[in-house]
Amino acid sequence: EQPDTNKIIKMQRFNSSKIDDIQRISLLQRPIIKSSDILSKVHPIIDDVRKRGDMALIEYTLKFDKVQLSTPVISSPFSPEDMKIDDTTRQAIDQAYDNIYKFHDAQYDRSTLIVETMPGVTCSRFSRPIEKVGIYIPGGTAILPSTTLMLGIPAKVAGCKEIIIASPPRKDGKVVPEVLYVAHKVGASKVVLAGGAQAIAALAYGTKTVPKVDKICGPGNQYVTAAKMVVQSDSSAMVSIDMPAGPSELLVIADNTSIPSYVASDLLSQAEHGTDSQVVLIGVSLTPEHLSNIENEIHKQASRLPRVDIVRESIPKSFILDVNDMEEAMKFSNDYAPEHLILHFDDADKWVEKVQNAGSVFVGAYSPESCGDYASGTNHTLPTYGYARMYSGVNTLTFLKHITAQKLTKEGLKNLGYTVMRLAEVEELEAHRNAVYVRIKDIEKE
Ligand code: HSO
Ligand code: ZN
Repeated sequence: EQPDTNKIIKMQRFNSSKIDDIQRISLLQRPIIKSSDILSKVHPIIDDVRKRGDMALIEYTLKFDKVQLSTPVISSPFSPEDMKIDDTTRQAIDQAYDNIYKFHDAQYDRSTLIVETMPGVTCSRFSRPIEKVGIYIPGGTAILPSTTLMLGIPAKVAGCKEIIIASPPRKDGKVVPEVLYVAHKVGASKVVLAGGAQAIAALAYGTKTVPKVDKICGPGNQYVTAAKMVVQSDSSAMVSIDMPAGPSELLVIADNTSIPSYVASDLLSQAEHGTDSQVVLIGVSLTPEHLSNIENEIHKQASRLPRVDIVRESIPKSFILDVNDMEEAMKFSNDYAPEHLILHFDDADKWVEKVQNAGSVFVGAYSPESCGDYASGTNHTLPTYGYARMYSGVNTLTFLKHITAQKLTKEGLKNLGYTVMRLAEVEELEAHRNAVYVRIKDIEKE
Protein backbone atom coordinates (compact mmCIF):
# COMPACT_ATOMS: atom_id res chain seq x y z
CA GLU A 1 0.00 0.00 0.00
CA GLN A 2 1.40 3.40 -1.03
CA PRO A 3 1.53 6.03 1.76
CA ASP A 4 -0.62 9.09 1.13
CA THR A 5 2.04 11.75 0.62
CA ASN A 6 -0.45 14.63 0.79
CA LYS A 7 -1.60 13.77 4.26
CA ILE A 8 -0.51 16.03 7.14
CA ILE A 9 1.91 14.15 9.42
CA LYS A 10 0.26 14.63 12.75
CA MET A 11 0.17 13.13 16.23
CA GLN A 12 -3.12 12.31 17.93
CA ARG A 13 -4.25 14.72 20.65
CA PHE A 14 -5.81 14.21 24.05
CA ASN A 15 -6.62 16.49 26.93
CA SER A 16 -6.01 15.07 30.38
CA SER A 17 -9.08 16.74 31.84
CA LYS A 18 -11.31 15.28 29.13
CA ILE A 19 -10.20 11.64 29.20
CA ASP A 20 -11.50 9.03 31.62
CA ASP A 21 -9.48 6.47 33.55
CA ILE A 22 -9.88 3.80 30.90
CA GLN A 23 -8.54 6.11 28.20
CA ARG A 24 -5.67 7.15 30.44
CA ILE A 25 -4.73 3.52 30.99
CA SER A 26 -4.84 2.82 27.28
CA LEU A 27 -2.54 5.80 26.62
CA LEU A 28 -0.08 4.38 29.13
CA GLN A 29 -0.06 0.98 27.45
CA ARG A 30 2.26 -0.17 24.70
CA PRO A 31 0.95 -2.22 21.80
CA ILE A 32 0.52 -5.86 22.81
CA ILE A 33 3.13 -8.22 21.43
CA LYS A 34 1.73 -11.59 20.35
CA SER A 35 4.53 -13.68 21.75
CA SER A 36 3.09 -17.14 21.09
CA ASP A 37 3.29 -16.77 17.26
CA ILE A 38 6.84 -15.60 17.57
CA LEU A 39 7.85 -18.32 19.99
CA SER A 40 6.54 -21.01 17.66
CA LYS A 41 8.87 -19.68 14.95
CA VAL A 42 11.84 -19.19 17.22
CA HIS A 43 11.88 -22.59 18.98
CA PRO A 44 12.66 -24.73 15.90
CA ILE A 45 15.46 -22.37 14.86
CA ILE A 46 17.06 -22.54 18.28
CA ASP A 47 16.79 -26.35 18.37
CA ASP A 48 18.27 -26.63 14.90
CA VAL A 49 21.29 -24.44 15.64
CA ARG A 50 21.80 -26.36 18.83
CA LYS A 51 21.83 -29.66 16.94
CA ARG A 52 23.58 -28.76 13.70
CA GLY A 53 25.73 -25.81 14.81
CA ASP A 54 27.59 -23.90 12.10
CA MET A 55 25.81 -25.67 9.22
CA ALA A 56 22.44 -24.48 10.50
CA LEU A 57 23.80 -21.01 11.12
CA ILE A 58 25.05 -20.76 7.54
CA GLU A 59 21.74 -22.04 6.17
CA TYR A 60 19.65 -19.54 8.15
CA THR A 61 21.89 -16.70 7.04
CA LEU A 62 21.29 -17.76 3.45
CA LYS A 63 17.55 -18.07 4.07
CA PHE A 64 16.95 -14.85 6.03
CA ASP A 65 19.80 -12.53 5.01
CA LYS A 66 20.29 -13.94 1.49
CA VAL A 67 24.02 -14.28 2.01
CA GLN A 68 26.04 -17.43 1.34
CA LEU A 69 28.89 -17.70 3.85
CA SER A 70 31.68 -20.25 3.94
CA THR A 71 32.28 -19.67 7.63
CA PRO A 72 29.96 -17.86 10.04
CA VAL A 73 32.71 -16.30 12.14
CA ILE A 74 35.64 -13.93 11.71
CA SER A 75 38.31 -13.73 14.38
CA SER A 76 40.62 -10.96 15.54
CA PRO A 77 42.96 -9.50 14.48
CA PHE A 78 40.49 -8.16 11.93
CA SER A 79 41.80 -7.16 8.55
CA PRO A 80 42.52 -3.40 8.30
CA GLU A 81 40.97 -3.57 4.83
CA ASP A 82 37.63 -4.63 6.36
CA MET A 83 37.72 -1.79 8.93
CA LYS A 84 38.43 0.97 6.46
CA ILE A 85 36.35 4.06 7.19
CA ASP A 86 36.81 7.72 6.32
CA ASP A 87 38.69 10.06 8.65
CA THR A 88 35.68 12.08 9.77
CA THR A 89 33.79 8.95 10.73
CA ARG A 90 36.81 7.60 12.58
CA GLN A 91 37.23 10.83 14.53
CA ALA A 92 33.53 10.83 15.43
CA ILE A 93 33.69 7.21 16.60
CA ASP A 94 36.87 7.92 18.56
CA GLN A 95 35.34 10.90 20.35
CA ALA A 96 32.16 8.98 21.16
CA TYR A 97 34.31 6.08 22.37
CA ASP A 98 36.29 8.33 24.72
CA ASN A 99 33.18 9.89 26.29
CA ILE A 100 31.36 6.60 26.70
CA TYR A 101 34.51 5.00 28.10
CA LYS A 102 34.99 7.82 30.61
CA PHE A 103 31.44 7.62 31.92
CA HIS A 104 31.39 3.82 32.14
CA ASP A 105 34.84 3.60 33.69
CA ALA A 106 33.73 5.99 36.44
CA GLN A 107 30.83 3.63 37.21
CA TYR A 108 33.23 0.82 38.10
CA ASP A 109 34.00 0.79 41.81
CA ARG A 110 36.99 -1.54 41.95
CA SER A 111 37.36 -1.39 45.71
CA THR A 112 36.29 -4.19 48.04
CA LEU A 113 33.47 -3.31 50.40
CA ILE A 114 34.40 -4.41 53.94
CA VAL A 115 32.03 -4.17 56.92
CA GLU A 116 32.56 -5.54 60.42
CA THR A 117 28.93 -6.28 61.29
CA MET A 118 29.86 -7.19 64.90
CA PRO A 119 33.20 -7.69 66.64
CA GLY A 120 35.02 -10.52 64.87
CA VAL A 121 32.47 -10.87 62.07
CA THR A 122 33.67 -9.33 58.83
CA CYS A 123 31.63 -9.33 55.62
CA SER A 124 33.00 -8.18 52.31
CA ARG A 125 31.96 -7.82 48.71
CA PHE A 126 34.03 -7.60 45.54
CA SER A 127 33.24 -7.72 41.86
CA ARG A 128 34.47 -9.89 38.99
CA PRO A 129 33.78 -9.58 35.29
CA ILE A 130 31.47 -12.04 33.59
CA GLU A 131 34.00 -14.02 31.57
CA LYS A 132 32.43 -14.46 28.15
CA VAL A 133 29.81 -12.10 26.82
CA GLY A 134 27.86 -12.01 23.58
CA ILE A 135 26.79 -8.71 22.12
CA TYR A 136 24.00 -8.62 19.57
CA ILE A 137 24.02 -5.77 17.03
CA PRO A 138 20.88 -5.66 14.90
CA GLY A 139 21.02 -5.25 11.14
CA GLY A 140 17.74 -4.15 9.63
CA THR A 141 17.02 -0.61 8.57
CA ALA A 142 20.10 1.13 10.03
CA ILE A 143 23.75 0.23 10.54
CA LEU A 144 24.58 0.52 14.19
CA PRO A 145 28.20 1.18 15.15
CA SER A 146 26.76 3.20 18.06
CA THR A 147 25.16 0.11 19.58
CA THR A 148 28.49 -1.68 19.26
CA LEU A 149 30.04 1.15 21.30
CA MET A 150 27.27 1.11 23.89
CA LEU A 151 27.65 -2.62 24.59
CA GLY A 152 31.30 -3.19 23.81
CA ILE A 153 32.69 -0.39 25.98
CA PRO A 154 31.07 -1.41 29.28
CA ALA A 155 32.14 -5.03 28.60
CA LYS A 156 35.68 -3.88 28.02
CA VAL A 157 35.68 -1.59 31.07
CA ALA A 158 34.36 -4.46 33.21
CA GLY A 159 37.27 -6.59 32.02
CA CYS A 160 35.31 -9.41 30.33
CA LYS A 161 37.82 -11.95 29.01
CA GLU A 162 36.03 -12.60 25.77
CA ILE A 163 33.66 -10.33 23.87
CA ILE A 164 31.84 -11.96 20.94
CA ILE A 165 29.80 -9.74 18.65
CA ALA A 166 26.98 -11.12 16.52
CA SER A 167 25.48 -9.14 13.67
CA PRO A 168 23.84 -10.01 10.37
CA PRO A 169 26.25 -9.62 7.44
CA ARG A 170 25.92 -7.12 4.62
CA LYS A 171 24.88 -8.37 1.21
CA ASP A 172 28.55 -8.88 0.28
CA GLY A 173 29.00 -11.20 3.26
CA LYS A 174 31.08 -8.71 5.24
CA VAL A 175 30.56 -6.95 8.54
CA VAL A 176 29.75 -3.23 8.30
CA PRO A 177 33.27 -1.65 8.49
CA GLU A 178 32.23 0.88 11.15
CA VAL A 179 30.98 -1.97 13.34
CA LEU A 180 34.20 -3.91 12.79
CA TYR A 181 36.28 -0.86 13.67
CA VAL A 182 34.44 -0.58 16.98
CA ALA A 183 34.74 -4.35 17.50
CA HIS A 184 38.48 -3.90 17.16
CA LYS A 185 38.56 -0.92 19.53
CA VAL A 186 36.68 -2.75 22.29
CA GLY A 187 38.87 -5.82 21.88
CA ALA A 188 36.23 -8.24 20.61
CA SER A 189 37.75 -11.61 19.77
CA LYS A 190 35.18 -12.71 17.20
CA VAL A 191 32.33 -11.46 15.08
CA VAL A 192 29.56 -13.93 14.26
CA LEU A 193 28.01 -13.11 10.91
CA ALA A 194 24.45 -13.97 11.79
CA GLY A 195 21.33 -12.31 13.08
CA GLY A 196 17.97 -13.29 14.54
CA ALA A 197 17.18 -16.26 16.75
CA GLN A 198 19.95 -18.27 15.06
CA ALA A 199 22.63 -15.86 16.29
CA ILE A 200 21.24 -15.92 19.83
CA ALA A 201 21.18 -19.74 19.81
CA ALA A 202 24.79 -19.91 18.60
CA LEU A 203 25.92 -17.58 21.41
CA ALA A 204 23.90 -19.44 24.03
CA TYR A 205 24.92 -23.00 23.18
CA GLY A 206 28.10 -22.48 21.18
CA THR A 207 29.01 -24.15 17.90
CA LYS A 208 32.31 -25.38 16.51
CA THR A 209 33.30 -21.82 15.61
CA VAL A 210 31.18 -19.74 18.02
CA PRO A 211 32.21 -19.88 21.68
CA LYS A 212 29.37 -20.36 24.14
CA VAL A 213 28.91 -17.18 26.22
CA ASP A 214 27.71 -16.55 29.78
CA LYS A 215 25.55 -13.51 29.05
CA ILE A 216 23.90 -12.09 25.93
CA CYS A 217 23.20 -8.36 25.68
CA GLY A 218 21.86 -6.05 23.04
CA PRO A 219 18.69 -4.93 21.33
CA GLY A 220 16.90 -6.73 18.53
CA ASN A 221 13.58 -7.36 16.88
CA GLN A 222 10.83 -9.51 18.36
CA TYR A 223 12.51 -12.73 17.22
CA VAL A 224 15.79 -11.79 18.85
CA THR A 225 14.03 -10.79 22.07
CA ALA A 226 11.99 -14.00 22.11
CA ALA A 227 15.12 -16.09 21.48
CA LYS A 228 16.92 -14.33 24.35
CA MET A 229 14.01 -15.16 26.67
CA VAL A 230 13.97 -18.80 25.54
CA VAL A 231 17.68 -19.43 26.06
CA GLN A 232 17.63 -17.61 29.37
CA SER A 233 14.98 -19.94 30.71
CA ASP A 234 16.77 -23.08 29.48
CA SER A 235 18.97 -24.20 32.35
CA SER A 236 21.06 -26.34 30.02
CA ALA A 237 22.10 -23.17 28.16
CA MET A 238 23.31 -21.54 31.41
CA VAL A 239 23.12 -18.05 30.01
CA SER A 240 21.65 -14.77 31.20
CA ILE A 241 20.40 -11.75 29.25
CA ASP A 242 20.37 -8.00 29.82
CA MET A 243 16.67 -7.15 29.65
CA PRO A 244 13.58 -7.54 27.50
CA ALA A 245 13.74 -5.06 24.61
CA GLY A 246 10.98 -3.42 22.63
CA PRO A 247 10.57 -0.58 20.10
CA SER A 248 12.23 2.78 20.84
CA GLU A 249 10.36 5.30 22.95
CA LEU A 250 10.59 8.97 23.80
CA LEU A 251 8.46 11.13 26.05
CA VAL A 252 8.96 14.91 25.90
CA ILE A 253 7.58 17.26 28.52
CA ALA A 254 7.40 20.79 27.13
CA ASP A 255 5.79 24.07 28.18
CA ASN A 256 5.48 27.47 26.51
CA THR A 257 9.17 28.18 27.11
CA SER A 258 10.07 25.31 24.75
CA ILE A 259 11.33 25.86 21.22
CA PRO A 260 8.85 24.28 18.77
CA SER A 261 11.42 23.29 16.14
CA TYR A 262 13.55 21.56 18.78
CA VAL A 263 10.59 19.72 20.27
CA ALA A 264 9.56 18.49 16.83
CA SER A 265 13.10 17.44 15.94
CA ASP A 266 13.41 15.33 19.08
CA LEU A 267 10.08 13.59 18.54
CA LEU A 268 11.04 12.80 14.95
CA SER A 269 14.47 11.52 15.94
CA GLN A 270 12.83 8.64 17.76
CA ALA A 271 9.92 8.27 15.37
CA GLU A 272 12.32 7.54 12.51
CA HIS A 273 13.62 4.36 14.18
CA GLY A 274 10.70 2.23 13.10
CA THR A 275 7.01 2.24 12.29
CA ASP A 276 6.42 0.91 15.81
CA SER A 277 8.42 3.65 17.60
CA GLN A 278 6.49 5.30 20.42
CA VAL A 279 6.74 9.05 20.88
CA VAL A 280 4.73 11.11 23.32
CA LEU A 281 4.55 14.85 23.91
CA ILE A 282 3.15 16.12 27.18
CA GLY A 283 2.23 19.76 26.70
CA VAL A 284 2.06 21.71 29.94
CA SER A 285 -0.65 24.39 29.50
CA LEU A 286 0.49 25.08 25.97
CA THR A 287 -1.17 27.99 24.23
CA PRO A 288 -3.03 26.98 21.07
CA GLU A 289 -0.48 28.98 19.12
CA HIS A 290 2.54 27.24 20.66
CA LEU A 291 0.98 23.86 20.07
CA SER A 292 0.22 24.59 16.46
CA ASN A 293 3.80 25.81 15.98
CA ILE A 294 5.01 22.43 17.23
CA GLU A 295 2.55 20.58 15.00
CA ASN A 296 3.58 22.59 11.97
CA GLU A 297 7.21 21.91 12.68
CA ILE A 298 6.54 18.19 12.96
CA HIS A 299 4.93 18.10 9.54
CA LYS A 300 7.51 20.37 7.94
CA GLN A 301 10.57 18.55 9.29
CA ALA A 302 9.05 15.10 8.79
CA SER A 303 8.31 15.77 5.13
CA ARG A 304 11.96 16.44 4.47
CA LEU A 305 13.29 13.29 6.13
CA PRO A 306 14.73 10.47 4.03
CA ARG A 307 12.83 8.09 6.32
CA VAL A 308 9.56 9.98 5.91
CA ASP A 309 7.71 6.76 5.10
CA ILE A 310 8.55 5.31 8.50
CA VAL A 311 7.59 8.55 10.25
CA ARG A 312 4.30 8.66 8.34
CA GLU A 313 3.35 5.50 10.20
CA SER A 314 4.88 6.10 13.61
CA ILE A 315 3.79 9.74 14.14
CA PRO A 316 0.03 9.18 13.66
CA LYS A 317 0.21 6.35 16.21
CA SER A 318 1.84 8.71 18.69
CA PHE A 319 0.07 11.29 20.82
CA ILE A 320 0.16 14.68 22.46
CA LEU A 321 -1.39 14.94 25.91
CA ASP A 322 -2.36 18.39 27.20
CA VAL A 323 -2.02 18.74 30.95
CA ASN A 324 -2.51 21.68 33.30
CA ASP A 325 0.69 21.67 35.30
CA MET A 326 4.12 20.16 35.69
CA GLU A 327 3.07 17.87 38.56
CA GLU A 328 0.50 16.27 36.33
CA ALA A 329 3.02 15.91 33.50
CA MET A 330 5.51 14.19 35.80
CA LYS A 331 2.86 11.88 37.16
CA PHE A 332 1.93 10.72 33.67
CA SER A 333 5.57 10.30 32.68
CA ASN A 334 6.35 8.25 35.79
CA ASP A 335 3.32 6.06 35.14
CA TYR A 336 4.40 5.61 31.50
CA ALA A 337 8.05 4.88 32.43
CA PRO A 338 9.57 5.96 29.10
CA GLU A 339 12.85 4.70 27.73
CA HIS A 340 13.94 8.31 27.11
CA LEU A 341 12.55 11.40 28.84
CA ILE A 342 13.27 14.93 27.65
CA LEU A 343 12.51 17.79 30.06
CA HIS A 344 12.23 20.72 27.70
CA PHE A 345 11.39 23.79 29.79
CA ASP A 346 13.20 26.57 31.61
CA ASP A 347 13.76 25.17 35.09
CA ALA A 348 14.20 21.55 33.99
CA ASP A 349 17.05 20.88 36.45
CA LYS A 350 14.72 21.29 39.40
CA TRP A 351 12.38 18.58 38.14
CA VAL A 352 14.93 15.80 37.72
CA GLU A 353 14.43 14.75 41.32
CA LYS A 354 10.76 14.06 40.58
CA VAL A 355 11.64 11.48 37.94
CA GLN A 356 10.76 8.08 39.32
CA ASN A 357 10.65 5.85 36.23
CA ALA A 358 12.68 6.47 33.04
CA GLY A 359 15.60 4.85 31.24
CA SER A 360 17.57 8.06 30.67
CA VAL A 361 16.74 11.75 31.16
CA PHE A 362 17.69 14.68 28.92
CA VAL A 363 17.61 17.97 30.76
CA GLY A 364 16.86 21.30 29.09
CA ALA A 365 16.52 22.63 25.55
CA TYR A 366 20.07 21.83 24.51
CA SER A 367 20.13 18.14 25.39
CA PRO A 368 18.68 16.31 22.39
CA GLU A 369 18.28 12.57 22.74
CA SER A 370 20.63 12.10 19.78
CA CYS A 371 23.56 13.10 22.00
CA GLY A 372 22.81 10.23 24.36
CA ASP A 373 22.18 7.90 21.43
CA TYR A 374 25.68 8.47 20.12
CA ALA A 375 28.32 10.26 22.01
CA SER A 376 27.79 12.15 25.28
CA GLY A 377 28.76 9.20 27.47
CA THR A 378 25.51 7.65 28.74
CA ASN A 379 24.31 4.33 27.38
CA HIS A 380 21.55 4.03 24.80
CA THR A 381 20.61 0.42 25.53
CA LEU A 382 17.70 1.20 27.82
CA PRO A 383 14.55 -0.44 29.15
CA THR A 384 11.46 0.01 26.98
CA TYR A 385 7.84 -1.10 27.22
CA GLY A 386 7.48 0.24 30.77
CA TYR A 387 10.31 -1.92 32.11
CA ALA A 388 12.04 1.27 33.25
CA ARG A 389 10.00 0.69 36.42
CA MET A 390 12.33 -2.09 37.49
CA TYR A 391 15.24 -2.33 35.06
CA SER A 392 18.30 -0.11 34.57
CA GLY A 393 19.80 0.48 31.18
CA VAL A 394 22.99 -1.32 30.21
CA ASN A 395 25.91 -0.07 32.30
CA THR A 396 29.24 -1.34 33.56
CA LEU A 397 27.53 -3.45 36.23
CA THR A 398 25.71 -5.33 33.46
CA PHE A 399 29.01 -7.09 32.75
CA LEU A 400 30.05 -7.64 36.35
CA LYS A 401 28.87 -9.80 39.18
CA HIS A 402 29.45 -9.41 42.89
CA ILE A 403 30.89 -12.03 45.17
CA THR A 404 30.51 -11.74 48.92
CA ALA A 405 32.88 -13.18 51.52
CA GLN A 406 33.04 -13.41 55.30
CA LYS A 407 35.57 -14.13 57.96
CA LEU A 408 34.71 -14.90 61.56
CA THR A 409 37.36 -15.01 64.25
CA LYS A 410 36.96 -17.23 67.29
CA GLU A 411 35.66 -14.20 69.12
CA GLY A 412 33.28 -13.48 66.24
CA LEU A 413 31.87 -16.99 66.29
CA LYS A 414 31.42 -16.74 70.04
CA ASN A 415 29.51 -13.50 69.56
CA LEU A 416 27.28 -14.77 66.78
CA GLY A 417 27.07 -18.52 67.37
CA TYR A 418 24.09 -18.59 69.75
CA THR A 419 21.99 -16.53 67.35
CA VAL A 420 22.74 -18.90 64.49
CA MET A 421 22.09 -21.99 66.61
CA ARG A 422 18.75 -20.63 67.79
CA LEU A 423 17.63 -19.82 64.23
CA ALA A 424 18.73 -23.28 63.05
CA GLU A 425 16.65 -24.81 65.86
CA VAL A 426 13.64 -22.80 64.80
CA GLU A 427 14.04 -24.13 61.26
CA GLU A 428 14.71 -27.62 62.62
CA LEU A 429 17.95 -27.90 60.69
CA GLU A 430 20.12 -29.72 63.15
CA ALA A 431 23.19 -30.06 60.95
CA HIS A 432 23.29 -26.28 60.59
CA ARG A 433 23.16 -25.85 64.35
CA ASN A 434 25.82 -28.49 64.82
CA ALA A 435 28.31 -26.78 62.49
CA VAL A 436 28.38 -23.94 65.00
CA TYR A 437 28.07 -26.09 68.08
CA VAL A 438 31.16 -28.27 67.39
CA ARG A 439 33.26 -25.11 67.27
CA ILE A 440 31.66 -23.16 70.10
CA LYS A 441 32.13 -26.19 72.38
CA ASP A 442 35.90 -26.09 71.75
CA ILE A 443 36.17 -22.32 72.03
CA GLU A 444 34.38 -22.32 75.36
CA LYS A 445 36.73 -24.99 76.72
CA GLU A 446 39.71 -22.69 76.17
N1 HSO B 1 17.59 5.59 20.19
C1 HSO B 1 18.01 4.20 20.08
C2 HSO B 1 19.47 4.04 19.88
C3 HSO B 1 20.05 4.55 18.60
N2 HSO B 1 19.75 5.70 18.02
C4 HSO B 1 21.03 3.99 17.84
C5 HSO B 1 20.51 5.87 16.96
N3 HSO B 1 21.27 4.82 16.83
C6 HSO B 1 17.66 3.49 21.37
O1 HSO B 1 16.37 3.66 21.72
ZN1 ZN C 1 17.92 6.77 18.41
